[in-house]
Amino acid sequence: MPTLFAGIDSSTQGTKLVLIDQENLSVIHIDSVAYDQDLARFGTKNGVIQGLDTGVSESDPLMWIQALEVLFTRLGQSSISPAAIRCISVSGQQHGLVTLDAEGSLTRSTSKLWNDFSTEEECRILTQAVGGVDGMIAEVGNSQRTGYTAAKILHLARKEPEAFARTATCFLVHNFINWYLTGGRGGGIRVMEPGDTSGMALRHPGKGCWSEKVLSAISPRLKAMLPPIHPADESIGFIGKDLCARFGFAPSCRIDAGCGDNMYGAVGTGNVTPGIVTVSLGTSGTAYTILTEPYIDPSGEIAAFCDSTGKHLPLLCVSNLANGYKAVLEHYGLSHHDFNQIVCRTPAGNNGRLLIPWYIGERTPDVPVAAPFYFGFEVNDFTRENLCRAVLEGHILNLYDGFRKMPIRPKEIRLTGGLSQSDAWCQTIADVFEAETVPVEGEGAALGAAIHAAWVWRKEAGEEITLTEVCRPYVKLLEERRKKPIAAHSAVYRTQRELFRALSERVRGKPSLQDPFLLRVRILS
Ligand code: XUL
Repeated sequence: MPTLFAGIDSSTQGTKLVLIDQENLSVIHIDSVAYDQDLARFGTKNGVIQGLDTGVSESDPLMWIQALEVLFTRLGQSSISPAAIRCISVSGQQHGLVTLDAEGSLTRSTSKLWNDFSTEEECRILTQAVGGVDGMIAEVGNSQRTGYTAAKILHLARKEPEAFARTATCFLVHNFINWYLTGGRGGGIRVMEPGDTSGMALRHPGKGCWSEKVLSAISPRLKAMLPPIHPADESIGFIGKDLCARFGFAPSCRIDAGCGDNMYGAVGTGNVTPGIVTVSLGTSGTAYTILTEPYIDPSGEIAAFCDSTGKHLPLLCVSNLANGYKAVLEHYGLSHHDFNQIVCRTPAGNNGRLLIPWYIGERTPDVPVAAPFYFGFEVNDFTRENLCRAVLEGHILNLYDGFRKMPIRPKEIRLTGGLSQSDAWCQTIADVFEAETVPVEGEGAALGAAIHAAWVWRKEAGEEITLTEVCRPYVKLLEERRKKPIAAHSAVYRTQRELFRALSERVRGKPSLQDPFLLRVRILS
């Protein structure tokens, strides 16, 4: 029987399953379920329930479980034996709140996701309760954002007190899936781990303890609803008997503690030691690096998260990344390739035109009620060519503007996520960030989860092995698609970066030293 490890990535738009084989050091199985198409009865668009109020983004946690069951059923029908899987690890979209009662029923039928912007009032209440933003950063290392989980819990307590009263456990997405995998209602394990938990804005990543002040500002009952914290680099138990009977897993299959998708994106791109930067181009855009000590950004814009190995993962997240780009592809019926050809027809810097792509609320900068806006477009300028370039540059400049505060200046950036397939994205990131970019082959977070499962299992079997060693055979940089910055483009983007910043600051009422109109003139000349 081969020695296999499974990684599951339960993400906003779909669930992915990746299997790696330890004997021949290869990925032997990749399968995925897209919620909109494959589980159409849940009525989602991009994985989110339709028809909710503006700013609300929710999904049904049972949809995530059904996606897994589809993947397990298909695995059982393949030539691979599920009994050969020694350990499973789950990567989950971060921050989503799943609440269970003592028996294991959901106390709220839907989960507020990372890109839900409806809890602005709760963020304000919590921040005031600890004396302002500085007080909050001192308590939990982060400012309160609508994306994070603390405000979602307070929202439940305030708006649905009856559901809150029935709640016995507050889970994040991957903790809920772990509970299901370890037996669910028949004795599923209720634990958390430090990585994803750091994204709740309830626990200080450096002090490693819950903030009593923030907990009590939500509810005196909350502490009892938070499961114990288990180390991120250990298994939490074994797969449930019911899943063994239904899908053919071995009862000895371990369930790893799991983590958030960004922590596992780091593992899947070999970003497991300090000095490496990954940019993930998925539904959200994120950038992260490993540090041995926590990095606390005094402005709270860079998130102070923990990783999946006991270290730290300062992270930038922008919530607008793929949305504008995908909408343009759909609107004009374009493939990535068509788009690449169209953007070649306009110059870097778009002749002083700039789009701030805040189609939904933006996490960084913190603008929960945001709207996109166009600068420098004259009456005849709304052409397909100009819009394609504006969307591409706008998304990348938005990402860059947040990245300025990261505690690292990279020479190379590893790219993962769907849009890393696009050469236009890879080149423009290289030009704007003034760093080489290189896409990483494979399945990002799902691969990272499978590698982590292998690492944990081998350590628990008594082997002394580092995560770097386990990553090595599976993480492949696509060298043939490496992009170097083009000097002439970077020169234009230096001014465009200032233009983006000046516009963003002015529209948010911040003092800005630069005049956007003069910057535009500089680009035009
Ligand atoms: C990170 C964040 C997103 C989600 C996407 O803080 O909110 O990247 O993890 O799944």
